[in-house]
Order: sequence, then C-alpha cells, then structure tokens
Amino acid sequence: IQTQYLADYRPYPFHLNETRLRFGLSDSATEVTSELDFTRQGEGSLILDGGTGLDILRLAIDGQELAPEDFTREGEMLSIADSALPGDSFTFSATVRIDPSSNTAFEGLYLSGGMFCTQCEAEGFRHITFYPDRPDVMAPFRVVIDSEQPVLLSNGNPVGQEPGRAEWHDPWPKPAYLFALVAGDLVAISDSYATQSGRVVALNVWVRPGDQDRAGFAMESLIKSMKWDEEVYGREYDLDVFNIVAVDDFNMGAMENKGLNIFNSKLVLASPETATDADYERIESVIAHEYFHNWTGNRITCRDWFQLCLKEGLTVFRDQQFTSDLRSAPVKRIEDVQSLRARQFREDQGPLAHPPRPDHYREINNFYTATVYEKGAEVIGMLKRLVGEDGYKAALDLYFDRHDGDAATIEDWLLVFEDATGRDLAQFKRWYTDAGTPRLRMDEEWTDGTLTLRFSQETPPTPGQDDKQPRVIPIAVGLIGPNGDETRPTEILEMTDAQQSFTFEGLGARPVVSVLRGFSAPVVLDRDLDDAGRAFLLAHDTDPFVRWEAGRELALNALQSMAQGGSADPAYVDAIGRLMSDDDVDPAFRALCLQLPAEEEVAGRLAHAGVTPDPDTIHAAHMQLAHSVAEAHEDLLIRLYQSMEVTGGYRPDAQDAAQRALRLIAMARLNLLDGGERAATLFETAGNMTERFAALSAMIRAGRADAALETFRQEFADNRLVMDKWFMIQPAAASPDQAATIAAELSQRDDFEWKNPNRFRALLGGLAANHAGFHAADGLGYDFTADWLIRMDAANPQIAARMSTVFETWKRYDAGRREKSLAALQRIAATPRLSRNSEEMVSRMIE
Ligand code: HT7
Ligand code: ZN
Repeated sequence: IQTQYLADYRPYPFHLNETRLRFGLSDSATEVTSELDFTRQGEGSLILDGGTGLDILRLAIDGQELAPEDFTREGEMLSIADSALPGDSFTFSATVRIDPSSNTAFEGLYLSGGMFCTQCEAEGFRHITFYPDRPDVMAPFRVVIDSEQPVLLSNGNPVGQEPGRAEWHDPWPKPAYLFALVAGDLVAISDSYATQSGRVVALNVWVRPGDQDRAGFAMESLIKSMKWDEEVYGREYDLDVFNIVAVDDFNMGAMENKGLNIFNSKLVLASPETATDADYERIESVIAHEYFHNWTGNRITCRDWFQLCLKEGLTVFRDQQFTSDLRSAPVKRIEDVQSLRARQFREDQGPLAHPPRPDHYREINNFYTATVYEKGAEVIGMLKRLVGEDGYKAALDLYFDRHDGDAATIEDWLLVFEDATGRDLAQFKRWYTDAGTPRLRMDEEWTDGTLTLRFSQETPPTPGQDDKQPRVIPIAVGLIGPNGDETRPTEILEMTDAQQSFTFEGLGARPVVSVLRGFSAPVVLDRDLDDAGRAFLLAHDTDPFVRWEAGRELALNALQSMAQGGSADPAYVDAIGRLMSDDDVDPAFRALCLQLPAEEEVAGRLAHAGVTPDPDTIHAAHMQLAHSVAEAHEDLLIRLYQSMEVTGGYRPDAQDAAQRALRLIAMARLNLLDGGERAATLFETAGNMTERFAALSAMIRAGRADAALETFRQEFADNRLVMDKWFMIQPAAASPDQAATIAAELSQRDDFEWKNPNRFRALLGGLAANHAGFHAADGLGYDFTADWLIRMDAANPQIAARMSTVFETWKRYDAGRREKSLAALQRIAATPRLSRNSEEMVSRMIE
C-alpha cells in the first residue's frame, strides 16, 4: 500500500475551466460522457484518476479520438502522453461505462432500493469517470441526466427539465467530491426561504413515496439552520434551490454536495411513533452541519485531504454552537464532552492516535475520525476562548473574505487569526500537528490569603511521535468560597510552559478551585480533591460542566474502587440524591448527572492507572452502584418518574425531551427494584418511541422482554429504521454472557440485511456497546465480529474498516482476552484480497 505524505503536495498542472457531464442511466450499464476544459498552469503531464471499474468506450482530446499509444492506464490512474496534447488549452473527453447495480461499496454511483445516487467524498468520483479527483481542482459543472426515472437531480440550479431528461448548472466552482446525482421515484415536501438579501430559495426534502409525513422535522431544521447561519455568521445561501434527499443505503450520516445534500434516511425521517428524542436532536444538528458546509467546506474547501479538519472541525464547531443556541448550552456542552471522551480520547490513547491534521495516510476514508471532527472542533473552541468573541468574529469574517473560492490549508486558517488579532499562533499550531491527549496536573498551595495553582502538562507518546512539546492550554478557573458563593468569576489562565504557576491574591478564606470550566481544553485533568470537595462542587459550582464533572468523578471513584474489590463510598449516592431532589435544577442536567460513567470509561480509567480492567467486575460494580442509588432514593425516583411525565401531544423540543430524559433514567434505576414492572406498563401505554424504546430496553435488562420484542417486531417489520433499533438493543442490553450468542442468532435472520450499513452497524455496534459482552472471556464477541468484518470487507470496505475500531482498545485487557482479540485481528489481516481500508486499520491496531 502506498503511503501519501502531506510534504509531497504539488499543485495540479492544469486549471479546469468547466466540467460537462452527460449520464445515460441504466442499472448495470450506465454511460458517462465527460468534457473537461483544461488550461495549463504549470509543469507536468495530464494524469487523471479513474477506478478499475471504468470501462473505456472512447477517449478524445478536442474531439480527436485517442489511439492506444496516446494513454496508459495503471491501477487507478490514466496518463495522457504529452504528445497527445495539442497546446496549453484543450478539451479532454471520455465516455465510459459503469455498473451501478454491482456497487455494494456505496462509493461513486450506486443503486439504493432502485434509486440511483452518488457518494463522492473523499475519492468516489474516480469510480464515475476519469478526473483530477482532488479537492484543489475546482470547476463549474453542467450535467445532463437521461433516464426514465421520474425525478432527476444534480448540483446547482435546474436549467431544463423534460420527461426522460434533466439539465443542471452549478455556477460555483467545486471539486469533484461535491458532485452529486440522484434519480428515482421520489416525492418532496417543499417550502421556500427568503435570504437576507432577498433571494427566494426553493427547498425540497425528497423521500420515497409514503415517507412524506416523516420529513417535516428535517425541513424545519433546514430553515432554522439557514436563518442561524445568516444571523450568527452572516452567511447566506447562494443558489435558487436547496435539495435534500434521503437514501437507505449510505455509508455515513450525510453528505454536503453543493445544493444537493444526500442523507442517510435515519437522519431525515422522524415521527413521534418511530424516532426518539435523541434521533430528533441528531437530525436537527446533522441537517445544520451539512447546510453549514455550504460555506465551510464548499465555498471554502480543503487544498488536500490532510486538511480535512479545516472543514470538518469548523463545521462541527458551528453545528455545536447552533444546537447550544437552540437548546440548552450547558447540556449540549456536557454531551459533547461525553462523546469526545468516549470516542476521541479513546482514539488518542490507543494505536490509532493521529493529529487533527495528519501528515500521512494510506486510505483517506480511514481518517474521518473523532480526532479530525470532534477534536478539530475543540481546537477551534480553544482558539475562540483565547482570542475572545470579538477576535473570533473578526477572524472568521477575514477567513470568508480572504478565502472565498479557495482550497485552503490549516496554515491559511491560523493566519487569519494571527492577522485579525495580532496573536502569534506558532505554538498553538501543535494542537493541529501533534497527536495525543495532554495530561494536566494541578497542585494548590495556600498561604495567607494567596492561592497558588501549579500546573504541569505532559503528552504521552503516540505512534510515530515520541517527544511532545508543551502546548498552549487555556485553563478556565473560578473560585468558590467555603460558604458556596463564587468569590472569583471565570478567568482564562493561558498555560504555555511544561510547568507554570498562577496566583490569586487577597482571598479571605481558602476557596475550592473550580478548574477547566466548560471543559476549556481537551486534556485529562489530574488533581487531588477528596470526595467532600467534589460533593461541594457538585452542590455549589456556578459552572454546569464542573458541577457535572464533580458528580462524574465521584461515580468513577466509587466504580474504580468497587472494580478493584473495594466498597462503594456513599459520597456519590448521597450527593446525587441531593441534586435529584432540587427541582430548581434543569431536568436534563439532573438526568445527565444520574447517568453512570460507561463501563468502557471505567476500563479506560483503570488502564490509565496501570490496573488491568476486568470487564465482568466492572459490569458487576456498575450494576451494584446503580442498585445502591435505586435503594437509597427509591421514593425520590418514584416521585420523579411521576412528576416528569409529559402530558399533551409529543413535542421534540428540548424542554419536553429533558423531562422525558429524567423520567426515563428514574425508570431505569427503579427497574432494578421492580423487576421491569414500570417498564412493562410504559411499553404498553406510551405513545412515542422515546418512551417505548427506553421501556423495551429496561425490559430486556429485567429479563422479561420476549413478548415485547415480538410485538415490537410485528408492529415495525416494514420500517427499516425502527427495525435497526430492534437489532441494536438486543445485544446491547443483553446480559454479557449472552450478548454474542444473541448477536449471532440475529445475524442468521432473513431480515438481517447485512449489506445495508445501518443494519450492519446496528447489530455489530449493539454488541460492541455491551462492554462486558463484547469482551466476554470466551472470545465469542471477538470471533463473531471478525467473521462479519471479513464478510463485509469484500462488499463494503469503508464500513468494515470503520467498524474494526471496536478492537482499538484490545491491548488494555488481560492476557487471555488479548490473545483472543489478537487472533481475531490476525485472522482479518490474513484474509485474501483484504481492502486497503481494513488492511491499514488492522495493521495499525496490531503494530
Ligand atoms: N463530508 C462528509 C464526509 C464523508 C462521507 C459522507 C457520506 C458517505 C461517505 C463519506 N465519506 C466522507 C460528511 C460530513 O462530514 O458532513
Ligand atoms: Zn462534515
């Protein structure tokens, strides 16, 4: 496998003035004719990317057919002999035949349920025709689609529609990865939006006939996103139409193709009966994310794929801001930190660690990671904290002014901050170039009214990066006096050295330090604070993140000591009871505090402390702590279960969702005492999926779900998205000793349509979510997963490689488990014709 290096970047030697494409669609023999107007802009030959599935019918330059000696085809590359080029400006054209019906990798042009659709990021366009398939080659597109399908869509504005043919023109120069085409039997729900400057934009959400009544929330979310981007970033939409299409077979969540966003149907379709509150929130944020890419990704794109976090980190940051503005900012921040720790910290601390801006890769599809996306967003959050609101706004305005129409780099991005604020960001840049999560240690010294905070930072080695230099760490600190009042409001301490001290003078009494407020930097913080101090912060801190963090630390300490044979300190149980009974506290925040840290997180914490985690003991500790909470606070939990009931019709807004969240976590705790009674009643009576699904999950945990699972299956057999939930929850909520067997049985069912990425992810992801089940000592979880990864790899390498990350922590566990997981990984590695995607992932994990 050839490794690509950032240092090898060279500009493309030709400018592409316009791209014209004509598609004659047919299931197994689609003909694609391209005309590419090139002008030379540097030294070098004309080399085009083109997958092996392209059947060449004709190649020509300026209408003159190329002879076999005029070109060479090697792997995925087509080189045109210099002698075949007539001068500095010419039109290259190609007619190729491709077979969408055999495309199970869902990259390029493929069929999903009889509908033609495309996925071109990162390098899918080369499976459609020969092209300079790299993000820095941008051109306006004209597209003609010939097909009997009733709806024919592509990027930009429609310029001609007649039965059997449609023509589209996208005037905004774009790279090939933003190309899209959809053709199928679709219906739209439609609306319109008038932009700030008065452009009226036609909006459509296209779905399969029969799904229209589940597309309304997506449309509402789109309109909110368009408005928010105008109000907060001054960014307006720039075409006459914006189309969204929902497809069932899709490798990721959604794709920001210019003017034609394509979505996984699970991120479009929602009704109270079929989607949960979490689904609704995710739909809202992903619709926003893809829409926001129109400026951060499309108008300003990436020079090369090493710069992926330029568009993804910024767009995640923007969608996080959007959700904070629309819903609860503290709750959103805590949820984002939870997900960062669960996915990105885990990645950063294992064999797959890489910087947000990597400098080499073998398969770019393997780098759509939590580090590029979520850590990329955290880095922007830190920049904003350092330069302040005004500095951030000035920098972003300059970014849009200076780079509109560009394929930009992280250096360009940092330079706009330097130019707009006068700040030197040379050291800050390490956040982009270095992998690993810094460990931040804080020690306190108190003398005569002066508090000294001594910080030290260290980043452990990561693959290929042994020595780490200190980073700029913004540490948000506030002080809480002994009576619980805040004596010093939040202040940002800027740490730049390996060790650094900060003093607070003139304090009357020794305060409790509230540190890393709002999770001001993505670091692991280590400080000596006893359980009483944590309980104090949980009760009094004005910063919701530190408050929640204090409760989480109490729970983690209890779980860690129980998992090592100790007993639970009552501090957590007592403190959580006090918080639960405070009706002035937002129910969503209380629900978050009542959640226990995931078993996986406890395993990570133990491994970090040098203790080999035992998944079974951790699971037992988890159950026991949940049980202690239930027993100690039964009356309170019953009161919450009753008082948090939402009456009236279902609304997916933050307030109602918050009440449901608290009610349902109260039910989950009570489930340990009532043997699933409340859950069974709720399952029968609830009118929405949020409550029904929580009830079903609780019933599985209580071991009394057989009939309910069957009822659920019968009711939703025709709804693929709901059936995904059914496939996921059974291994996820099963007792660990049965999880792998249950997953294996489910995988034998006719309705386990494994080539559908959602269905595959549901079952294998459901098992992986059951920490003790996936890591069962008998190795069945590993074997089952490896079998299916091998099978999936032959059909869809992206999905197999992505799912292989369930093994990324394998080295943490005991010798028996290590031996079994390594054997599973080696078996995958030894598979004949393993894809480049899986080969890269598995070899990095084994190394
Ligand atoms: N920019 C997109 C990333 C992407 C993707 C989407 C769907 C299928 C395959 C894909 N490969 C890469 C999605 C986003 O971040 O918005
Ligand atoms: Zn994105």
